[in-house]
Amino acid sequence: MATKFDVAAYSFRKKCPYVSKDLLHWFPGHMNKGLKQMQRKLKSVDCVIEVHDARIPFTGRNPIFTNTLTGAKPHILVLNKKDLTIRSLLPKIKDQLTSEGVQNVIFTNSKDQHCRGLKSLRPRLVDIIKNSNRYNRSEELDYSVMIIGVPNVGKSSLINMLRSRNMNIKHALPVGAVAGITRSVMTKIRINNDPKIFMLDTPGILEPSVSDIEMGLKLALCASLQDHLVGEEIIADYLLYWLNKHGSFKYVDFMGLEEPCDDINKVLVTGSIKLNRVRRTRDFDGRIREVPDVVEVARTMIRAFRTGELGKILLDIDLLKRDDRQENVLA
Ligand SMILES: Nc1nc2c(ncn2[C@@H]2O[C@H](COP(=O)(O)OP(=O)(O)OP(=O)(O)O)[C@@H](O)[C@H]2O)c(=O)[nH]1
Ligand SMILES: [Mg+2]
Repeated sequence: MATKFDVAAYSFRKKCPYVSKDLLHWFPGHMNKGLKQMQRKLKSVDCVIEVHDARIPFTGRNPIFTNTLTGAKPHILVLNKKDLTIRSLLPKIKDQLTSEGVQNVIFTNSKDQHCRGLKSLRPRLVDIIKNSNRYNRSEELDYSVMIIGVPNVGKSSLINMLRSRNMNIKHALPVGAVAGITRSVMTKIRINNDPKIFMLDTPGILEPSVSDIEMGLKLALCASLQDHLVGEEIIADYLLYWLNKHGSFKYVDFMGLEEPCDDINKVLVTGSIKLNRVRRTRDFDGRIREVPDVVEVARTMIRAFRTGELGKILLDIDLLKRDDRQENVLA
């Protein structure tokens, strides 16, 4: 069982692994171009929906959005992938965001047709737009909404799901588990008929420079950066650090360990046996030898976090301003 170990019995690292900021920086040409396209299109939208990952509600939102895109129009923050985080903490997250000035927060799972947050999004959107000053667009009967956010948070999936829910039309936009699937500002996609609501998909855009290493590592763990740019072993090491720090020990069984361990090399080597991830190499004397494929094991460990196999996790749990925030770390 994952909970049989007592976190107090171990002296785990207290500090986040050090990583060069260069590894956590990703601002390719399509992001720069996309941002400019988005700024140009802003005039013709009624509302901006910012999608972010519910595992990091207080971390990694792009400040460029706040400064240039969301200030000018009504704004809804959709915290997506709620299925991967701790359900009981959602109300506290919402309260904290509200106290920080984010008025409209909705939690969604864009892979679930029956998600309550998805159901509530359309009426909420219509309400917010109706009650807003539409400036140059007051004559328009159609509603136009821009979907923005950092890469891989589920922007395209959200549009697809709304479209198939409301109009019974199957998926229109490409989605994928790696960052950077949507590369340019797309044509408008209709997601509702009465009233006509159109959504504008956009490429995920990161901050041009990393302001905080742990924030960059959290974004990497949530796949907002491409894994190979950061390094799979580095991402796995941050994951291990986080899991140990928070007494979340499902990884112990998953990696075939006897007890929690804070050394990523040992974890990956042991994991290579449990997960059967070995590489064949030829020795200097010509003999074939099997060696642990640590990069592949790191990938498997990261994937297990991303699919929820290592537990439902709120990576920002330390940023929750509540005395009782530690009570539900283990889901
Ligand atoms: N578990 C879970 N996975 C989701 C959810 N929404 C999207 N995904 C997955 O997350 C990955 C990214 O989804 P996309 O819709 O391509 O994300 P995006 O924000 O459009 O990504 P970019 O276009 O690269 O910026 C895909 O593998 C989706 O299947 C969700 O609510 N829960
Ligand atoms: Mg996309």
